[in-house]
Amino acid sequence: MVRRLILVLGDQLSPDLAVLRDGDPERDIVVMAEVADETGYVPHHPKKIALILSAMRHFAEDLRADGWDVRYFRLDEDGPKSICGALMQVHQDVQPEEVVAVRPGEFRLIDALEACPVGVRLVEDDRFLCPIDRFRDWAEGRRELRMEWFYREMRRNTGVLMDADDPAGGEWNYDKQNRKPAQRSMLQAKPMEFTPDEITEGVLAMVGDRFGGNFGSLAGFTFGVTQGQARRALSHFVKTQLAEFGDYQDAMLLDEPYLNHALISIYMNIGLLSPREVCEAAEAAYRDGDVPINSAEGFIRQILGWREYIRGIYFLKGPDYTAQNELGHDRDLPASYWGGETEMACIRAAVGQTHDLAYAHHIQRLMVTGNFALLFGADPAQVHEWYLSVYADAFEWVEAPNTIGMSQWADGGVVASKPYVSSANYIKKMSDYCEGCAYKPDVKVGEGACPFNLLYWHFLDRHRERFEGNRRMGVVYSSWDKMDKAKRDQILEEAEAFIAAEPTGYP
Ligand code: FAD
Ligand code: DLZ
Ligand code: SF4
Repeated sequence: MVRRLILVLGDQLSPDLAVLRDGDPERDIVVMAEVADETGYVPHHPKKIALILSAMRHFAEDLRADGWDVRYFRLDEDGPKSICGALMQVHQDVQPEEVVAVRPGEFRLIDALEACPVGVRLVEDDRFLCPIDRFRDWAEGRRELRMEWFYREMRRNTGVLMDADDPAGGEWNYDKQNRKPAQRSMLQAKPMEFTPDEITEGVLAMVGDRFGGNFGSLAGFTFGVTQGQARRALSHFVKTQLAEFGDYQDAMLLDEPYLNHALISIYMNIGLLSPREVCEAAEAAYRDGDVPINSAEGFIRQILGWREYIRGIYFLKGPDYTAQNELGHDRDLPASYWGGETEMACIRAAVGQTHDLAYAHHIQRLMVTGNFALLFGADPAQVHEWYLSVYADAFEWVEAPNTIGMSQWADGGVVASKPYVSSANYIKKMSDYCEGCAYKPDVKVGEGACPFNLLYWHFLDRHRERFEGNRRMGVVYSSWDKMDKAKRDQILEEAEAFIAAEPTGYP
């Protein structure tokens, strides 16, 4: 008699997943399924699909080695099309007493499991450092949900980077010391790469056949696909890249996609690394005197602060969050996001590496592609679908608040107190992209003017009513008003012409 069917999803590959912890290999059966509904709800980058399916197959092998009976459905065996379909098939075979799963990280799949005729008992995902209910309590009654206050509370609650009641080093946040511009001399390290084994090779061949038409290259797949590999990647990052993480976290350089970034979200988001162990590794390096406080704190803040906060926002705001469009933007996404030709060197660099690697670091996502989509007035739903498709670490709980909220200000300021928009100045300062560009970052209008310069003012002008009262934006409106009227008109005219001429949609 089978007691339980235990569902394990493609982003739940943690040996200590609540349902496995409470399970019994003698009486329970694990169900894992590669299904068309999950591989096709957006046109995922082929490397993202390969990462998830290969990691799923490796995880199933590990579970079997630990004595579990795993019913695994492979995409190339033309089995069920949905997760519910897979559960129904096994359910019919073995007639278990109950079916359990950890609550998925996307409302679409939660709804599908809740509607599944086998009756799935959902349990909370306790792999995060802040339970959803605790986030709700924190958010209750607050006028503004600012990450920084949440983060300090998380430091106190977890004791991470604390000396008794005080923050280690004396400050909560060392961002003032961070944000150095890019320098070629800083390039010594990059994330650890792994050679695909037989299982991964099999997945790569299948993904190439089935998803070769999706945006993104499958060539040069070097992601880790097991917990052991993910842990080696973490320790490599801590030893070789963390020390200068703080200094260079906002830097961007042509043909240097990683700089001091960890490439670690791909492992955390599918469960191969826990956020706690990642924070502990960074803290230990600081306590041992191997990395400075600005780097350790800056990195830990991203995980203990931002990652947990973003997840809290997703579940607090509910399923309608992804449809928000506070600024009423409705243009199709520029074709350059899908690899269409562009003369903008920064967009070419960020999209090009996204195509090749299914990766771009935070500042490329926020201040290059995100910034341009917002200034251009792209429909946030399309921007959301793009980010959810093209990055190997993209799952809706983490991608949506970053895109809809932080990047596109489509939630009306829940995540970001002011929109993340900038002219070419920022990209020029933080990268070397402008050096080889057809446009000129210092030209504000006329021949060679950088589109960021034109669109920046166009954005501020078209949303004046909404933003001029924002205390952090008043000064930019004053500079705009001080500009000669003829120049302002010319900027707006050229911005309109740029928008009208920019190719959009899938090329
Ligand atoms: P590093 O900079 O080396 O490490 C920092 C770690 O902190 C990351 O691994 C990540 O787990 C965490 N982190 C940092 N910032 C955030 C954040 N804002 N939200 C959540 N976690 C954060 N991150 C995702 O994991 N999945 C996404 O789909 C995703 N979509 C994004 C979309 C947009 C528009 C923006 C602006 C950001 C998005 N991010 C997303 C956040 C961030 O860009 C990535 O976490 C980061 O680039 C991952 O690379 P890394 O591991 O090398 O990061
Ligand atoms: C993203 C993804 C993909 C591409 N494929 C599968 C799959 O075949 N089987 C599976 O169980 N999970 C997959 N996933 C991850 C799910 O989409 C993910 O669990 C939900 O988006 C919730 O975060
Ligand atoms: Fe990007 Fe403008 Fe710099 Fe060109 S000049 S790289 S378009 S910011």
